[in-house]
Amino acid sequence: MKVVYTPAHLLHDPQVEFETSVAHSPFEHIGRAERIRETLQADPRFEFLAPTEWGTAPIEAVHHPGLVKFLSEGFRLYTAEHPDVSHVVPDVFYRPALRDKMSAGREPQSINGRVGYWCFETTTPLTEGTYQAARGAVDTALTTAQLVLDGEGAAYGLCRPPGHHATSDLYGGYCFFNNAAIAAHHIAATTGTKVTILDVDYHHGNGSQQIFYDRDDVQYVSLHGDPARAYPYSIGFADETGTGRGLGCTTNYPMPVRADDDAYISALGDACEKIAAFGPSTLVVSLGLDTFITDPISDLAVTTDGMRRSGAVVRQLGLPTVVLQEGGYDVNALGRNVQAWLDGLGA
Ligand code: SP5
Ligand code: ZN
Repeated sequence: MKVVYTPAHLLHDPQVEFETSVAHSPFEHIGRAERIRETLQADPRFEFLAPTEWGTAPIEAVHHPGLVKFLSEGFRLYTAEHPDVSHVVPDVFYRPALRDKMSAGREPQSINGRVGYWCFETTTPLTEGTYQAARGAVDTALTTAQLVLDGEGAAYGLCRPPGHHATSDLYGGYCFFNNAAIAAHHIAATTGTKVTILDVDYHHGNGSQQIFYDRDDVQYVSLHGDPARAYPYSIGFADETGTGRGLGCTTNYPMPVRADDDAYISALGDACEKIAAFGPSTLVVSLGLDTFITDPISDLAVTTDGMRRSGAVVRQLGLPTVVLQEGGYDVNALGRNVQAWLDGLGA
């Protein structure tokens, strides 16, 4: 199987994460992608290649151009005013309800205000090299999609930073640009065919759901920790099924605490029936391995064998498949879990 990887991700190297009201060393760090790279490079079934450059047009087909502009210049403008800062994090969040009963707001002019306008939470610091790394992850996703469009049965993009929490207008959840959404839109728009995003990250992909919520050409199907207890807390419930033309094109499977391999595979089998009924030309998998039993920030109980079985269930769909890396924070197990999942898919 072809693997797309770029060392550009090393440019996003945060040293701190503000999470659970504590500043601690980040769960999302460069060692994650490097562990996956090392494991797959030691397996002769995987062939590595570098992404090509796609520019900003495919990003702006999915995201507000203002988000792209902010991420491209935000660190430079912020540190021009605050030279000692290495991790830009919002201190004021732009909440539309602040302007309740008033006219719609607009993007603040001050850089401090702009951070809280484009970012929705505190765990996703903008650092000096973040924009370049995020662009590299998008290029990785698009290059992987193109390999599949050009005839590969499946290909894997080692995207970092991840993407599925980024909405059309907001970044957060360790995500800046929504790699999977950009790839899915690219495939749907260039081929005129239907695409499904299957999101198996532990966390609900709120960004991917939001981006496609009113569309009938891209289906979104997600298995995740029930948002009643799990990040992002406010989205990913079973009764969210799409709106307008998109009604019925979103399907959520909120999972209970400690769901094991059999429970997970059962829900995934159901999800694959929904996908088959939709009839996509191509599948994009948001592959998070944070469903793993010893993941430090999650509470499901999927094993490495469950990862392999998951890949095998998806293989049964018989669809050209673009697999893109999302989360997974037990770094010691991360390489072998990706390898097992791709092995099940038919690496
Ligand atoms: C791509 C991806 O997996 N993003 C996940 C972002 C989750 N960020 C906040 C998680 C908060 C979990 N807190 C659990 C504390 C356990 N010690
Ligand atoms: Zn996750």
